[in-house]
Amino acid sequence: MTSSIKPKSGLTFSLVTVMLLVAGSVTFSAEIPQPQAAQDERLNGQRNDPPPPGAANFEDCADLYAVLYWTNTVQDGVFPIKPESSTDHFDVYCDMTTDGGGWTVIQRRFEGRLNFDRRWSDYKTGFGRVEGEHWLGLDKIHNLTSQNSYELYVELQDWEGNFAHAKYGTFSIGDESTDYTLNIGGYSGDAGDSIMGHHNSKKFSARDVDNDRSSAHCAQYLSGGWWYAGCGYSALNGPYYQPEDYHGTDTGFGVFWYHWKGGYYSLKATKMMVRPQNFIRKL
Ligand SMILES: *[C@@H]1O[C@H](CO)[C@@H](O)[C@H](O)[C@H]1NC(C)=O
Ligand SMILES: [Ca+2]
Repeated sequence: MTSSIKPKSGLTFSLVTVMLLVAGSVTFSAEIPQPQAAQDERLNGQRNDPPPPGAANFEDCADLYAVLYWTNTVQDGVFPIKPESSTDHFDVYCDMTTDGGGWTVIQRRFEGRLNFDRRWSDYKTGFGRVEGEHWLGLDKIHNLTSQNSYELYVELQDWEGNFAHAKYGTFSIGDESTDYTLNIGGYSGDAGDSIMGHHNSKKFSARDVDNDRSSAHCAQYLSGGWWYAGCGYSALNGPYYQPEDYHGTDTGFGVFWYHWKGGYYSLKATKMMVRPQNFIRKL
């Protein structure tokens, strides 16, 4: 039996149904689902075409990583996953190369074509295209991070070509009844911690919902949904500026991570992604 796998990068390769020997000598066979070609502008979680019968259910990109690893086909791309609690599959972008791979991307920006100044309902369901700039959606992030113990990796890029990262050993968000309260801890990395210290245990706010702890409405003042407190040390969903349009305090806050570049530096690219804490032990 053959199935074809075609990540959105355009590379195509096929592989036979794989028989895998995983650590612990558990044998299983998995047929990799073919990522769907068309993707709505809105990531509303509803899929028109169900995955092919017999398709393996991968609960996240770390699950899928094991299959790609043992078939020597590890690469980044768009794949359908289905967290335990989710009724439907949905597409995600899998980063299979950064820091050992297996990461499910929940936020990505790199060119500023997608507007992030949006309402609660958009942050809840997600927006953008998973192969480009996007926000995966709070419901999906909740379902993903509640099935296991997850870690978070935040990758930042400035306009001079430098990268920095912040990794958090603990990351989950509550469901909507908690206003997607953030649970984050265990910082490591070289970007400095601009989430845990100030934003842990805070509720999510958006343009039309003020759950922050400031007399201001941070999601309107800084623009973009986030776990604002009063208001914050990071705003990765803030307004995106091209360098020629950004002039520090004269312009105001952009996409910032205070402990790396300060509050008045608007970043070029950001990526937030999650992975089970026990990922390495799985292989
Ligand atoms: C999240 O999980 C709940 C059940 O706990 C389910 O009803 C819902 O459809 C899921 N949402 C998404 C976006 O997968
Ligand atoms: Ca407020």
